[in-house]
Amino acid sequence: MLTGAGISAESGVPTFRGPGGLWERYRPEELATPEAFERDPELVWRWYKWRQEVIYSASPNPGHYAVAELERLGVVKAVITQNVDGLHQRAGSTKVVELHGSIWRARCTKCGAVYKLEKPVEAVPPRCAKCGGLLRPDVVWFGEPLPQEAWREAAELAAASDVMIVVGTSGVVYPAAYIPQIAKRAGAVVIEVNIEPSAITPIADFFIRGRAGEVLPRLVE
Ligand code: BJW
Ligand code: ZN
Repeated sequence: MLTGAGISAESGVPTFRGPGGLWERYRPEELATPEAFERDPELVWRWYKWRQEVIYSASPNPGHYAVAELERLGVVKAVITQNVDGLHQRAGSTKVVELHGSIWRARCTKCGAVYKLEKPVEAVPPRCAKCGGLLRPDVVWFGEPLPQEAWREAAELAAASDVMIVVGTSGVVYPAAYIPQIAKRAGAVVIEVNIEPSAITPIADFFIRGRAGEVLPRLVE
């Protein structure tokens, strides 16, 4: 299974693209790039702190819980997610491959130390307890490579899958958008769940139009 921001929409976590999406109010190149962070780390951290607060007070929705249940039932082998919110894990999914990192980790730009965050950061920008260096969110920005191990695992899972369920992603961000293509090429059936057609739809064998929180629980029954 591949998930995107749409699966967390019903938890009140804004998506990136589309009506009400984050990019309507904020320009990606001003916030989600290494250049933006170099230019104004405080601005970038203020945005991430705000998003951490939104996610912290949000809860997994029936879509996340259905995915976790499908894993327990042995139907879903793993969740490959582009989301950084950690809601799949909070819903009980155990096999989660995070392609774009986690908003619940920070990483030192100087010594590389990684910090697990239990709650939203307090002061921005936060600093490294070990070397005093500037911390950055441990997420993948535009122009940055995906974590090698996560990408390798995701590509392997896709190549070995019989069915790939794609939920709530616009399918425009690469290399994540290659995952359904890899599965398809390996002979998998691609099933898409989305409230509207996406860039994945042309290669999907089945398109189920609807909200993740309504469609996915029906797959459990
Ligand atoms: C619902 C719903 C409901 C709503 N139920 N559904 C090949 C071609 C073209 C470009 C490139 C390419 N290869 C690389 C690029 C460049 C770039 C890229 O892809 N650009 C395109 C946008 C043009 N990619 C990169 O830069 C990547 N890095 C890279 O390629 O590195 C190469 C390299 C190699 C070696 C050395 C150096 C470099 C990195 C991409 C990182 C993306 N990062 C972000 C931010 C993460 C951190 C953060 O959260 O702040 O990841 S951007 C943002 O988009 C975020 C998301 O994970 C990602 C995908 O978004 P997603 O999940 O699809 O959400 P939306 O909002 O787009 O869509 C929501 C969907 O849900 C919609 O379809 C709705 O209809 C639906 N929906 N409610 C069901 N209730
Ligand atoms: Zn450090």
